[in-house]
Amino acid sequence: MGKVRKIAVEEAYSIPEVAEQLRQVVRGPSQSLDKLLVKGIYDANPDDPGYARMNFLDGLTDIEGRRLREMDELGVDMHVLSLTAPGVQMFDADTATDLAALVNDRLAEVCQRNPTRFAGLATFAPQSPKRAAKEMERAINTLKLNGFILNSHTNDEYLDDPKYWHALEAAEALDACIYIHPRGASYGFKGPLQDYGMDSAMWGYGMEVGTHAVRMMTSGLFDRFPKLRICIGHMGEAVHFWLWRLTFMNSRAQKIGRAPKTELTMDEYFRRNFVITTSGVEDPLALDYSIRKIGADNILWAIDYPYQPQAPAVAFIDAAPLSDEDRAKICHRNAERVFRIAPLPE
Ligand code: 1WB
Ligand code: MN
Repeated sequence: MGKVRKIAVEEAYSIPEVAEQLRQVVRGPSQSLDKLLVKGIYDANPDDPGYARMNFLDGLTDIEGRRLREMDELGVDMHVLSLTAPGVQMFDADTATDLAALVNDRLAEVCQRNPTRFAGLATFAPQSPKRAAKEMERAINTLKLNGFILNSHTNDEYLDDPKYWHALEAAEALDACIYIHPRGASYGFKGPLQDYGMDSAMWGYGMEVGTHAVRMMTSGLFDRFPKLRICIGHMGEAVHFWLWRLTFMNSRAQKIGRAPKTELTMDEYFRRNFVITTSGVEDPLALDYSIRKIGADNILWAIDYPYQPQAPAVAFIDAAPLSDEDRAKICHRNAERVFRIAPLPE
């Protein structure tokens, strides 16, 4: 088999205007768990050892320079770009709505200049769900972006809250997938995650998004939005590892009236409404389990640039013992289908 097209689907970027607003949030009164990490990236103070500087900002803002050269060197054909966590979700509704439009315009320009190298997931401001729905429509129909990015909770609320249904209706009607990316856990969930570096990618991020996904399934949301498609990264945030127990215990909770009745089982919702990506998890055993549990049609390759280096993520997928068919699905075909990226001519 010749060289397999590689589309990486959880690749972060930012723009200076968003970086500046995040700097303001970090200096303000917010009690969000995100501050620990966001301060280190956008407002590090070398004299404060608790907030060691993390130099990710250059990687986030440089798209067509160093990133693209590295992609060339490593044979990474495409990055599906998304505004990095926490997106616009820590800002007030007006600022968030305006910035989402700006971010999407910039993203569309990058994609139009490099149509085979970059695709993009549009940002929206859940703080204002009706305006979000309009921006979502513009992002897909006018800007031709490829789906949506959402950084888990907004002001400590999750997508099962009916206030977000405008946005979910829009996503479903547009047949566009929402990638739920982590951010710091919500206020009531943050307690034991504040120490030992557990707030972010090491542990808290997965707990936050896994919980978000389970809320969506157990609330019965997918009976209302049966065609809604959700993508979660970091090898499914381990949700599919729990599927058997989730399904068993949810059916018990339904019987005693602790959980809403649902048309399908938790197992069935996960298989119908979710796809997962390999972002940031270069573990062949976890990939093998995922393929056997939910099928190669539901797994997409991703790097998690710039938070993870590109070369090891490429080496990981190149070394994975996959059939040609599964490799093609995981490296590009599923991404083409889920994010509506034009396949290359044969
Ligand atoms: C890290 C990872 C930081 C992610 C992030 O900041 C995001 C990290 C927004 O590894 O420190 C991520 O997207 O997984
Ligand atoms: Mn990421």
